[in-house]
Amino acid sequence: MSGAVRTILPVVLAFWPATAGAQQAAAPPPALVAADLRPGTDLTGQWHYSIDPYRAGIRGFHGETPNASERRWAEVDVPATLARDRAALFEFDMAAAPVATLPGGWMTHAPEMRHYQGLVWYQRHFTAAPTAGKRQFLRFGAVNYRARVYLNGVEVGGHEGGFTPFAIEVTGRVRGGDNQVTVAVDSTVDATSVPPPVTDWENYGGITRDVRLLETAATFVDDAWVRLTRTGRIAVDARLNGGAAAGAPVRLTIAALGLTLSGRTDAEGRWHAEAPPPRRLARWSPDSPRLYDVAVEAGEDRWRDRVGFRTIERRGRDILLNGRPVFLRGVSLHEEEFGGAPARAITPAAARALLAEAKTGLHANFVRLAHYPHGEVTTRLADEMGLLVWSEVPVYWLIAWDNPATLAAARAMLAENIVRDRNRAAIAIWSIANETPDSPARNAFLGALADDVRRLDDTRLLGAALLTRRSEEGGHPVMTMDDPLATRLDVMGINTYNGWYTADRLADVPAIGWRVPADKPLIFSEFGADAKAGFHDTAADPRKFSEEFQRDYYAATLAMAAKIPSLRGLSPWILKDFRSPRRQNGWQQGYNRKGLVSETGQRKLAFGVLADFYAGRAAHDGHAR
Ligand code: GCB
Repeated sequence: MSGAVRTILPVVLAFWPATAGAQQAAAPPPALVAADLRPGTDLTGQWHYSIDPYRAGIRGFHGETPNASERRWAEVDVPATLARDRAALFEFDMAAAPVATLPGGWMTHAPEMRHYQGLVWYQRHFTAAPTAGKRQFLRFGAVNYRARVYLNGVEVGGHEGGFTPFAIEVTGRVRGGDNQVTVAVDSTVDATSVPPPVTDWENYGGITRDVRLLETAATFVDDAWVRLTRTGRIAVDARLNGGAAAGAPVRLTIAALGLTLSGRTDAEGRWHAEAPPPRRLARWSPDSPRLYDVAVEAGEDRWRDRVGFRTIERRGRDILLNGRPVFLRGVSLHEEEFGGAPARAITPAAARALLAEAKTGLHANFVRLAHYPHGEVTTRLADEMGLLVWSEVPVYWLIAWDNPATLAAARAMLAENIVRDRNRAAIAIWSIANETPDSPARNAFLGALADDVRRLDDTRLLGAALLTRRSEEGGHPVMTMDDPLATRLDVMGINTYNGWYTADRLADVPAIGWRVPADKPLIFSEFGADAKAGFHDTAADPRKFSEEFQRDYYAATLAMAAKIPSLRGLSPWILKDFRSPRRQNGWQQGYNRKGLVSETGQRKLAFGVLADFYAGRAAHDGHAR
């Protein structure tokens, strides 16, 4: 489907000063990435769906454009055509196809969809009343992994990448009255995709986030970024999209601060302004997550958001939040809701349930949103509830480092993630990779992503979860992290599983030595052990998969961590048991069981160990909990 993929990257990058070697050609603008608060018509709900394992609706059996009998996206009404022409032949009938409620992965649509990977067609009708002189867009929060979108039988655009938003302009194509929208969703991931096919989580194919029809002014505020700079000033960057974008008057208003900044866009429709913060500005922090309503206006268009103001920086081996050292009391999360049949349907209530278990249950001030961009619902709630966030892209394990298309896909999703979420005060760390083996090709690939982060957002920390080497010295294991990528990062993440994936006795874990660069903050971005909720082993040496083993593993790993002088945070693996097809033993049954709570929310013994540790740490650091 790559021919239909519209790459937005060049313009996102052109929005920022280019560095040597990063010159990009002009391309269509990335429309409406930071636009989830724009009013629009909700198009989720009931959609017909139809599997197409041989992709017959896209390619005929000799590779040709399919004829009308195969074209599920064609604007044909099968029953009406058959009524007219009883000899007509169709190999599909979307109107008679089963119906599912979106958003949500397709695995719970029907039992036979549980393990389906491939192409699925979705279709629905909607009524529209487009206003003359305005522009219309179809905006998708996320479609996993590739999408082709058709309106009234015409292909209008597509997207690659399962976790970031995209908008497709349909001005002049959306009709007053009835419209038919069809989306071809292909969940197939291969050796060149991001992520690759081998991971440790469920690949939820489908339309997993919101779908809306947006209507904008002919020239509108396509993107705005309102923030506190590293030097503590309030700054705004905005970019207009449309025929009147150049030299247009623009204005930022933060009513509660009595702050208004006005100016005009440049020849490319961009505007930058900044001012010292008003004295009454209350800074955002996990203890006091104050948000302000902000608006950027241009002509008749108004972009709005709710924004917190804070600084986050690294000084030596410390992480400073608003100038004060902070220890990140965190936990990792997958985007998967509580319940026995998760479908990656993250409603505000589902996201709140997950984050509340971290914030209130564990006394956390930090979450690692692994291993891909989670939805805006979650990052907005982190802003509101007061949780710092590690945000990452699915550059995971074995990526096709040498493939330019893979790099382009990774850069596009990184840019979309940053542009979507850089107004979120909660985001503290942009992470570019998880457990990727050191090699020249990998370092060049990740070096390009590191440059992109610096160019797109200079107000946050850059991180990655790195691999370590193990050796024996004087009878004790020593873990060494000497990945050259660390020199590019602000925060080094290390995932450690001594005592779980190794044969170490838990009693020996606290004595394990660590050799890491001493001049930067280190986070244990993962550690964990599986336990089946309700399985107990009260022996002195409990067996793996028991709650007691997981409890003792946490105690031992926390004791080991306490000896590392540069440790500035923890995000153990993981809050909740999550689906993973690679985990099939009797305890697991399709779930990675390293959750501190089960998939239905039952807390395990280790939960209390971590909650007590964090409560003590918060009290020691003088934080609310
Ligand atoms: C890791 C991975 C994570 C896995 C976890 C595990 O290092 O980053 O995705 O789920 O280990 O449970 O093995």
